[in-house]
Formats: sequence, structure tokens, C-alpha cells
Amino acid sequence: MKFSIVLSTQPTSFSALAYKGKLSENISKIKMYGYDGIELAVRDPNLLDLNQLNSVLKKNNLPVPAIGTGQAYGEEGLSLTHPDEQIRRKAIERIKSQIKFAEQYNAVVIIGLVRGKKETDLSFERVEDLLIESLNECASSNENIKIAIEPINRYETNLINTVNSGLLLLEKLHKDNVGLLLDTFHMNIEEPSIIESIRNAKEKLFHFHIADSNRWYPGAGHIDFKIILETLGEINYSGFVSAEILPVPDPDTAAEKTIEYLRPYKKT
Ligand code: LER
Ligand code: MN
Repeated sequence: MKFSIVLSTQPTSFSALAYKGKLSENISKIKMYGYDGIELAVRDPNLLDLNQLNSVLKKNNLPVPAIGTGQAYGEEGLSLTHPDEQIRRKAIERIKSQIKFAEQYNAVVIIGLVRGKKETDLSFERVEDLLIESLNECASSNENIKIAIEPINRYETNLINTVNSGLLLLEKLHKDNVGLLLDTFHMNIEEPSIIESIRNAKEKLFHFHIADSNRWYPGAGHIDFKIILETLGEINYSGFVSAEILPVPDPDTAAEKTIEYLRPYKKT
């Protein structure tokens, strides 16, 4: 099992991130704690100093398994299902540029909050059609790059809350390079059985987020991670398990406690 942790490349209002900015300092710390990779949360790849980022990643010899894209929604209101066609277009173009950015790392591109939510009188069917249309265009822009839709709990969106609804969407979309990202924090709220849901996702599981029930580091809440990590082994999950956690009591303690907790599972 390989472990990563999320680092936001710039300041953001999204709270469940151990590390934000200070790339050189934070990437070295992540390496020092013993992580195998770094998931990057990026608002807009065009705002990045790629030379600087890639030289720090290279110096620390850390791969990038996944790119988070939710800040385009959180900070700019872009959504793949927005009723305004121009905003939807901007969101699609942003995801396509994230896909281009992801090529150099062969990273999974995450579709979390950027899918948007049903907020107007558009029917759920229409919103779902818009999502399928947008995802289809993004996924077709490079079929070698994996895209992972993340079921997110009901308090953050009303569109794809469960693994089942994610799998149904994948059936309708029918693109081999689109799968799911499962996050233990959301699953703890929405899934009748976390284990059964992981088993149902099987080979459609492209990426995995880990946080405890309170979104603190694993071990700080009441989720049973032993059985979850064993189940990932059972379905032959070969991707990264990535910590998307609150920086509490402080970023370094959160990062260190997470990897200490996960280390015994490294060989599985
Ligand atoms: C993003 O990966 C996530 O889990 C969401 O909670 C974003 O709000
Ligand atoms: Mn997540």
C-alpha cells in the first residue's frame, strides 16, 4: 500500500488540508515523514510556477498520484453542471487544463465539488445530463488520464452522495478512463457499509482519501481503518491512499500521526 497526503499549491478556504503553500518546506517535510507521494490540490494549473514545483518534487523524489480540482468551485464558482453555459464552459476548460497538467505525473484528476450541485429549478435528470455531457468532453480530451468522481456527503452537495449513485453515473457515462474516488470521511456519513461499498467499486476505484470520522488524522475518531485497508488489499487496489485531513492540532502533528498510524499497513 502506498500513502500520500494532500498539499494545496496555494492558499484556499477549503479546510481539510494538512498543508497549504510553502512548497519547498512542506514537500521536504512530507518526504521526511515517509510518505510515498503528494496529492496536489490546484485551483488553476496556469497559476503555478511549474519549474519550481517540479524541481522540488524531483529533489524529494515524490510522485504525484492525484490532482484535486475543487478550488475552482470553492474559490471561483465554476461547476460542470452550472445552468449558465458560459460558466459550465469555463469549468470544462479548467478540467481539461488540469488533465493536461496531470499528464506529466500520470496523475488521476479528481472531480469533487467542481461537479456542482442542483441549485435551481432544473430537474435532477437535466443536471445529471449536463454532468454526463461535461464529463464526456473532459474524459475524451485524453483517454490515457484517469478521472475519478468522488461521492461527497449530503452537507456539501446533492449530486452523487453515495458509491451506488457514482457507479450508476459511470454506467451511463461509459468511459473506461472515468472511475471513482472514495473518501472515508464521506463514506462514514453516507454508506450503509463502508466495506461493501469498497467491494462494489472494485476495479472502478481509481483513488482513495483517508480521514477519520471527525476528519482528523486516522486514529483520532471512530472509523475502523484496519478492515478498510484490508478490503483495499482484497480488491487488489493498487493506487494511493491519500490523507485529506484537517490540520489539527497542527499540520505537522496531523501528518506525522497519520503516517505513524498507516505505517504497519505499508507492506500490504
Ligand atoms: C474533496 O476531496 C472532498 O472530499 C470534499 O469534501 C471537498 O469539499
Ligand atoms: Mn475527499
